[in-house]
Amino acid sequence: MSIELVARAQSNRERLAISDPETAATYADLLAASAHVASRLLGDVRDLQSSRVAYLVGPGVDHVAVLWGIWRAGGVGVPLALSHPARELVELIDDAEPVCLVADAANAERLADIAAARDLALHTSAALVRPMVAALPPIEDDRPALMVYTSGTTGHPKGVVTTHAQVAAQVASVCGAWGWRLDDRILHVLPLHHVHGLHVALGSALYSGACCEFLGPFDPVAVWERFASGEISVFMAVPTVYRRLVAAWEAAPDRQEQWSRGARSLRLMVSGSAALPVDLLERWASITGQRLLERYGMTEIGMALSNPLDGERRAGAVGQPLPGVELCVVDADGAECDPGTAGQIVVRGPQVFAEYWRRNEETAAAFRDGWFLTGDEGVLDDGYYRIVGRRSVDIIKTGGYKVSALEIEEVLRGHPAVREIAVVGVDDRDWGERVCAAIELAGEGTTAEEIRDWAREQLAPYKVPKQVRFVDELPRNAMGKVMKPTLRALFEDRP
Ligand code: MLC
Ligand code: AMP
Repeated sequence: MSIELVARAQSNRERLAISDPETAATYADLLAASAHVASRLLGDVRDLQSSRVAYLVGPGVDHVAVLWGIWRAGGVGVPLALSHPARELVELIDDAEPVCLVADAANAERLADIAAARDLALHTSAALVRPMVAALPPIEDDRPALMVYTSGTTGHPKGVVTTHAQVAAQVASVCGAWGWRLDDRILHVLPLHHVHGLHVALGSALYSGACCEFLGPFDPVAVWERFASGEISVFMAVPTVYRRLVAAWEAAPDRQEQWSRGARSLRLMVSGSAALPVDLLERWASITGQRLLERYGMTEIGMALSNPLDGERRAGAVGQPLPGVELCVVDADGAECDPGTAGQIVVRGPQVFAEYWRRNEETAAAFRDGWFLTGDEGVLDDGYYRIVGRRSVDIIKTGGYKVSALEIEEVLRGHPAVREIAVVGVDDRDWGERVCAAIELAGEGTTAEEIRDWAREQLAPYKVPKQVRFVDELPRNAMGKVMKPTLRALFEDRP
């Protein structure tokens, strides 16, 4: 068995691996439960042969049992997002072409019609973990392990395929750099269909023989109370979560002293997935005594840059390349930029993904001479990298989620009152960027709220435009292309 994450669990059998609001599991429990899942998924075949299995399972013991079970049966895990409406679930499932679907009891209903219409078996996680023992196939580490969907510069999410070796490289790199220990306990509040929650937070804990505690849906007061317990040693989140925690602290004068004392006792607090504003870093330090460790990563590459565990954590910077990561900043011709000169960040190394699922052209276009082109602009400044921008105006980062303006435009063009639409990301204190839409109407008789309600049925909640404005005509250049930077000004009057 060479699924490294699973193999390492053998050395920590008696240790507590997962605690969730309902139950807890040791590494031995996870090994047993995932073997049952694998056996049941296999049925009478010997190896799923890299078939995809899409799963919609809330954070907790069963989530890990299902993912490891898929791996151990020779399948590729396709995590689905709990917040996605039917249209998005269908889009991903039809793209991934899984052999079957898995859901927990709370979500099975949501997949029932989708499964039936495609003649796909729908397993509940509760049924899969029931004891059953079959011979499990050997899994070479160059086989695909996961397909995480990411939004990009096209209208449709792409499946980012990583092998077991790539997943292990992504996890091992941050485990070493951040000094993960057996006695760590991470409080986990992030979604599990993206690499931050899945590999950086959960994967690191399991790789290290540590404990991952799931708290249920993000609730700032509950997080503070867990800090106050003194039992948590590691916390990771996106800047929006830290903003929410600051707001909750400010609103609870009676609890501040205890909460701050608890937070001070953690050994590591990390921020990533979006730029950490310096004022937030400083406010957090003043409340908790913790200087957040900011790092930079991406679905396709895992984590690439990190401020140091020991040493200066520089405000507004994302540090240096993590172990095993080759990274440089290049100009438009691919030549390396001098320190102080901004260019595109490119990355190479064992943690870089294998391919975009069934998108050979996009995979080829994403690499130059073996280097992955991140699309992010960075600069090396006095020994520390900083992220200074993004090449595409059509990629928006809101509350840590990457969304494609083109995808939102394409969906909203389906609204009968919409003649033309342009979606932009506008700087926002809480969300980093907020999604805004300018619309040319085909006729009278609709409102911004009605458009948002309609969008909510088609799109994940975080993709629904926070502001909708109607315009007579979208601003276009001589080529007829919408001038998005100009359009942003239309929305910048809101704090
Ligand atoms: C929720 N909403 C969002 C949103 N999250 N809107 C914009 N951006 C978001 N990220 C919507 C809700 O649907 C709701 O809409 C309104 O905003 C208020 O919701 P809420 O209940 O207050 O939000 P909540 O559910 O608590 O979620 C906030 C959050 C969540 C910050 C906890 O967004 C989150 O978990 N973000 C983390 C995403 C993440 O893990 N990204 C990592 C990607 S990997 P309405 O209309 O009902 O009012 C990656 C690589 C790397 O980036 O480097 O790590
Ligand atoms: P995703 O594709 O969802 O994995 O998001 C990856 C993107 O998040 C990167 O390409 C960056 O644009 C952004 N990102 C991640 N971490 C940081 C950070 N610390 N600062 C700025 N941007 C970040």
